[in-house]
Amino acid sequence: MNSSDRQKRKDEYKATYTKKIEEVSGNCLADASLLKQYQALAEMIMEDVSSQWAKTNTLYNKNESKQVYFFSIEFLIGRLMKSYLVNLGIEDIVRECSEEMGLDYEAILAQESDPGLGNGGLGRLMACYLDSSSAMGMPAHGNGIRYKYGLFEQRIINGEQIEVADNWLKNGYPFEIRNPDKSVIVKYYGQIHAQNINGNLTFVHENYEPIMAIPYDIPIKGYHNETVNSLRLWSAEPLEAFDLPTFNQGHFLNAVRHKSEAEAISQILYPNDNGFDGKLLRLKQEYFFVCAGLKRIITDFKRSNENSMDGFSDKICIHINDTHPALCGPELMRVLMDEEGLGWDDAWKITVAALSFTNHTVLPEALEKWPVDMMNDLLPRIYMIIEEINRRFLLELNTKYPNDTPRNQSLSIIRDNYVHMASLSIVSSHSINGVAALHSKILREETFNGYYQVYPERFHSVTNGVSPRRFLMSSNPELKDLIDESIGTTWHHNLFDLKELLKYINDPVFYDQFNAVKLSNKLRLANYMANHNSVTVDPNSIFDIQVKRIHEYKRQLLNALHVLYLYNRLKENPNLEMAPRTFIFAGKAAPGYYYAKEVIKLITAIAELVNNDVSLHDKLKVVFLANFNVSLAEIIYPAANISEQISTAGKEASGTGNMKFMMNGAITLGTMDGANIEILEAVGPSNIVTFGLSADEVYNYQQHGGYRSVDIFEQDPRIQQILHQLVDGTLGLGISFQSIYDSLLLYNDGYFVLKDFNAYTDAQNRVDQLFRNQTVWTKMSISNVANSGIFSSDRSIKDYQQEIWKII
Ligand code: F58
Repeated sequence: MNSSDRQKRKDEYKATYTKKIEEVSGNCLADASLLKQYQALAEMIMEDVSSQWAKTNTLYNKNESKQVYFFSIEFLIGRLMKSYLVNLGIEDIVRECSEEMGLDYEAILAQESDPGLGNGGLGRLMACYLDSSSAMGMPAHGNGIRYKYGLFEQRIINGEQIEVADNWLKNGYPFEIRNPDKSVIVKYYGQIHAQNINGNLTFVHENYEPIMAIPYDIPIKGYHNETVNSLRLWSAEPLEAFDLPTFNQGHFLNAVRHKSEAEAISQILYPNDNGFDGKLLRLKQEYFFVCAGLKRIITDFKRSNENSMDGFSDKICIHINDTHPALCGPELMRVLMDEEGLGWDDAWKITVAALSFTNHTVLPEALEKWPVDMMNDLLPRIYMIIEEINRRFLLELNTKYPNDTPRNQSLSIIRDNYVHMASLSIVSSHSINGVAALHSKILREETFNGYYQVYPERFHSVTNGVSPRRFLMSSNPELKDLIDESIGTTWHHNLFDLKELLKYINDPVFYDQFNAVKLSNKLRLANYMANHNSVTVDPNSIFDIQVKRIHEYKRQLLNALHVLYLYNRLKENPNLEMAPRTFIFAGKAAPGYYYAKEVIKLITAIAELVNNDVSLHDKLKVVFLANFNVSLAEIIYPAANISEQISTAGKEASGTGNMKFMMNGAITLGTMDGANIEILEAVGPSNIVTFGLSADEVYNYQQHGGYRSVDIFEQDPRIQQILHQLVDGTLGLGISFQSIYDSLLLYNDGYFVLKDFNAYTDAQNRVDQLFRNQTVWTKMSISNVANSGIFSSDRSIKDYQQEIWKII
């Protein structure tokens, strides 16, 4: 755009925006609140996006291209306003105009609530995949639940996590469209009657409880193209808000009871990550978005396919994100048989061909299983179909392994009176994949080995990826500009082109520019910490960061114990030579996860101890940032020097924070777990610091009942000192972390914290040495950015497209 065109664009923008402000607020610009300024901009964005959205939908309605639908119980989309502006290619214009009009652009963006419709990696992955699909002009959509309350807001009070409801809809949400004309009725409970109509057995569902599912659609705009895909989130409402006869009899509360029971289904996101708690309401949620989503897809498909289901699986992929949408299998069977009149075999062929399944965890406690009675009671027809799927699967097994009853029973979808959702997902999908190479290997060789032997051709691996638009271009604008100036902009469309940066790998001028960007991002975070935590940190210290959900297997404890050890070393020798460090933590603990909450308390107690000890001469600082969410993440990743990825090997399926850090130039300090292994392959061993037991070693110990943590304790005085400090009052008068102490010693350290402690401290010493040589460090950091192309979610989506959905 030349400068006069640009000026024209800006003038137009200012005029339209001024008018819009008047429309939405009844005030002129000077008197409009920040909220109104934000709402006006949001409306303009929706107007811009909606014509492209309509065009994309018209194209899709012709049924010419294959459509992918991600079914997921979580979509952690984050704030969208900036993404829309970036993707529309007008972000700089809007920013400049806002400044010229005397408005605070960043404050306007901050008006948007951050929809926390997910717990962590799994939900965020979906958001990145939607972003990438649109960026690549690929027809892929999301289907999930519009929770009224997202993941709780975390406050830290007296060092402890306090949960506060997340009312993200309180000011309305401008980027969704409610489509009541596309509502679907979802049926729960009741009885099934088989009827013989003209020689055909049909199943009639009676006395069910109907719930209305109303879709809200959010446009997912592609980067600098014309594609706008959709994220459809379903909200539950009663068929009738009011039971009039009951009301008239004076039973006011009973008259609205049905309303709140119906609404409960989409009221709240379950706050558990990597854990399964088997609540009836959760099962209702799972069926809710599966049933509603499939019904709309089928209705739309038939409308443009002469009312026929022919070719359904050639045109539609139903991708199930972990097992929460596993009812897609039996539900699709139900619709095909009971509503479309197909026989079992034809329906099954379509179902398996349409479905694919991604697993995200191998932790046994996270694998879903529902009691048979609960499933049968709530979803009688679905349960019947699951029984039949299982009966036929067992027959197949019997043909393959005649008389091998123990093996066949162990693979049964229904066993020990539970419906096992991973088994159901595997049997009803043509593809099963893990999310990193090691994870996929563990699925094949351990977790799902029995199924792998039956269906080896179904097993795939697609390494996760993250959106470079959100996690580099938009959250680290200074680095984006520097890269653009250095290697041009082709990397915007092909992240592998970041490799071009390697030509500056020995260029001192580039080093200075690169380091200046990092420092500026560290200052931004330091500022945030000063405002939110009242802690002053040295921006030249190593920003050593671990941000993710708090979980034993992620081992924030290992990090915290090492900080305590470093503190002890400094107390012993105040002149200890070391680069100053700022250890930064953030992450939420599931509200019912006592141990994880103790770890938060421990970190904040260590922070109190360390930050108030003047004898350390500011060499060490510890900060726990409250309420880790997508917006905070976007400030954190660009500021990191060290990315802590220290899970017990074999436990973290992939990790995606590791990729976001790397893209922003942080050096990974990690175990050989999940995608860390692929980060090592991408950057080479001299640009990463790895340590600790391998997944095989952990597995072998576990096969033999673990290892003896007491032995390590007895041999290592450093460990003795820090473990005593957990319980002897060092961390505050009367404060004791007995349960943590016991887990490490009495209960044999199930996550190998003490076993890996020595290797970890060695690795941390290497980090210190490397950082103190700024040339080496800068080189490592640039290498990380340059080699991060493979971790773009665009690459992941291409892999899915080619290997799994077979879209050419
Ligand atoms: C995560 N799982 C994995 N689950 O832990 C992580 O390694 C991986 O990178 C990521 O998925 C994406 O593949 C995860 O986030 C959840 O939060 C579930 C939410 C629903 C309940 C069960 C846990």
